[in-house]
Amino acid sequence: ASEERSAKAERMFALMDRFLKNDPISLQNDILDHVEYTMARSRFSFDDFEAYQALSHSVRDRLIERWHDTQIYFKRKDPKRIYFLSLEFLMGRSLSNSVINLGIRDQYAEALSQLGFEFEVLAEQEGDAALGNGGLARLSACQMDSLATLDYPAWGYGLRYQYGLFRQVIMDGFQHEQPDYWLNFGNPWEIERIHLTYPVKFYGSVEDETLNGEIYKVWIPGEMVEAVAYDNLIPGYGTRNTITLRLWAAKPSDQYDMESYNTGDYINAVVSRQKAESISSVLYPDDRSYQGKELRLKQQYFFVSASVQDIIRRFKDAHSNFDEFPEKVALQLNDTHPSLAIVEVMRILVDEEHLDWNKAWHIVCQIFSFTTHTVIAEGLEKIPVDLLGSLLPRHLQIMYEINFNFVEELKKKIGLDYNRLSRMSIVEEGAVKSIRSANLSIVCSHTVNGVSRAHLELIKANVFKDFYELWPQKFQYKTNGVTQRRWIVVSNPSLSSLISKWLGTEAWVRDVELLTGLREYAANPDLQLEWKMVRKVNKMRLAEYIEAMSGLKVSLDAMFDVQIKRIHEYKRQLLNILGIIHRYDCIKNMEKSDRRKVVPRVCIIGGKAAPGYEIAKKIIKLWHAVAEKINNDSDVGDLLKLVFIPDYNVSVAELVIPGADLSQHISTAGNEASGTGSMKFLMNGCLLLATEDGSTVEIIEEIGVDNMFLFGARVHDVPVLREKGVDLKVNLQFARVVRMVRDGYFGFKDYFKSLCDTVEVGKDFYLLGSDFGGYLEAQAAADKTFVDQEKWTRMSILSTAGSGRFSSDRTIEDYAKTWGIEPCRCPF
Ligand code: GLS
Repeated sequence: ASEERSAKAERMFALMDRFLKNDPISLQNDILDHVEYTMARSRFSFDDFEAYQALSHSVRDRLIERWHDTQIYFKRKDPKRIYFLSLEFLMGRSLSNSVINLGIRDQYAEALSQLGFEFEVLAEQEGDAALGNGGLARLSACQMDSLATLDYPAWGYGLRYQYGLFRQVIMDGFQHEQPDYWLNFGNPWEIERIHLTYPVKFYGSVEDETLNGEIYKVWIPGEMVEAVAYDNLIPGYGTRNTITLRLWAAKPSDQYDMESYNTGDYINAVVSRQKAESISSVLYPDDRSYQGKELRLKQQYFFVSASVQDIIRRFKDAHSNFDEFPEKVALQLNDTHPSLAIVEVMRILVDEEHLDWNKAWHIVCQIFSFTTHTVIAEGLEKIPVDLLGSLLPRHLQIMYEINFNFVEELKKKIGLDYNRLSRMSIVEEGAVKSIRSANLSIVCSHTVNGVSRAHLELIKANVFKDFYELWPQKFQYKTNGVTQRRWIVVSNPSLSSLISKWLGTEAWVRDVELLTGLREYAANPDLQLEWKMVRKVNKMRLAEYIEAMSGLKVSLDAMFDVQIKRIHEYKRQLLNILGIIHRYDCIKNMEKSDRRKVVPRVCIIGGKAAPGYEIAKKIIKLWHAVAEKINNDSDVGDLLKLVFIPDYNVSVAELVIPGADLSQHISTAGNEASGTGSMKFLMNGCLLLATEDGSTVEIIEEIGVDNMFLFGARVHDVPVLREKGVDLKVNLQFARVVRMVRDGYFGFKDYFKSLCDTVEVGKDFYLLGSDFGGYLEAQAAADKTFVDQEKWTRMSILSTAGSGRFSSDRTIEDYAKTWGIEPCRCPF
């Protein structure tokens, strides 16, 4: 018997020692096994795409190992967990990021080269996971990377849209939208958990039920859908910790619509059952306006309900007393989109767990933290009460009760100031009675976060003034950040090596404050030379991309001037275009001999307009019309070239940002809550041309006003300037360029009329007219500096050196204090 036992123990040890090996031979074997057994291709004949897929599966195996270890460790330690709820995650590609975080990129590159493949070429095969619109969604992705790297016990929860953000196709200079069916070729980065499902209910009615003498509310649903978990594994850098981003997909439920089956209409019953899947089918492509649509509300509740059920199930696996819930659970609301989670927790605690209302409320008030990403009241979400009452009847009752209690308490504090009471109420009366999601989130959260210091000041003074006066201690800010792993190490490997060489360590990849060490070498000619070389190679890569995409050849000696972000009036891409028209006009009117003094520019723009946003679409068309004229003008030649990068997304950003000399962040002050693009450019040593808006205010503090090109009205000037308007007789330059567009100098006269109207005197809400002069001066200063390459390079090095504060690692450390969580590092 003892022999048998020791044989068994040996087998166990052998199994435990089964960790995948990372030497090039083992990696090759794994890749070939996946070619043969996962892809079902012959190992003697497979193409780049199949190689990419096999490679991804072999990386995924390694992720799974670490993920299991991490999850087992979390379970054993049972720390307080943070659950990050977001309707959008813009993950981009996973391959390069994963192998870098796993620390095995070079081993893979070697293994592949022996098989006759190039790692970089295979990485290009991957499509983007574009489950989000823009800054807010990419922020969530960066924060997941930091949560994993800093060993926090975290889960991300979101929706697995079948169609991500639309693909932008430009035809004759106009934007067209095409569906992004990103799952067409399979997705090796997710794990379908067919057994991990939760029912999600909709519609129906609420009834009373008596149990042990108590009356409880019971929701009898009219429709039921199943939420299936898809786990995406997020590896940390320099740690074994690998955390979960759990995205939910909708599937028909077995219990759904039993009635239709009973009526005998089998075919129609199956078809209508299939409609359940549409809940998670498509991402709403507008990042700033909320229209109170039923499908959107269904999406929000669907993902929130499944997530809350999952969180409570995990808690109950280890605990039986809900008093401990706040010690073990923190929930982060990424904007108001997941705010129904508050009501869902209340509903489950009261109706299903049968907790007393006050006790449940006490728990809810301790677990939620809310971050707002908006500056304007019009950007805040509202849910029509009629819609809510029909789709989620029980939730509406709970909201009314929360609101009733809140307003009663409020009256005790502020008296019967009805105007203020009605502004602060969760329920908005009016033509369309609505629920104000932001008010709900503020009332029920222990903390309300802004996304930059300037943003916090704005919300305190404007949108949330009443609440700030009531609960000043609730209001905080956590300045946004981006992960240096993706935005330097993955996207700019040569800069990354150069930084490590000069700092004498790679530790900055985890401890980004170390970048400040570059400051002392900023004027060092050797570093400057190497820095310039790296930048040149990146520009070359970008120039090749531009040529392949548009056929346009651009000069590497020109300044690459970039503005890439969603197209919005407040982001003022139109100011950029009008500035370019002015530059063109100057070149045309200048003596030929003077043209030699002009600093050549390649002006690059990219970004998507929401499909229904007419003015934004006209801005895209105007760019193309102006480009058509200028790029074909032989008087101008290489002095000025315009490039539009179509279908801007995360992987395009990874290519464009390292190749940019100058980048523009020129929103009207008071409109950009934070902005995160600027941080990525900064990390890559690109100089900023910017207004004092959002996080730029803090960037100035880190790198100094002399190391960037700043212009424009400040927040407190804006209302005055709006009132005053700009005198076009004084601002002749502005009047002239607008007139050129209006008069049809670039064609499409009628089409551009409404666009020109937006900047007419008295209507120029975003102050293009009053900021135009300052903008041209800042551009002139950039030209002047570019000629002095020593100075430019010094400023570039200082930009990277000062970017550390804008790492999402710092943001997450700030949040961790608010959430009350501690690192939990898997020791294996
Ligand atoms: C946004 C803001 O507009 C950005 O300024 C901000 O950087 C981002 C992340 O906090 O959130 N809000 C939004 O709805 N979309 C955004 O990109």
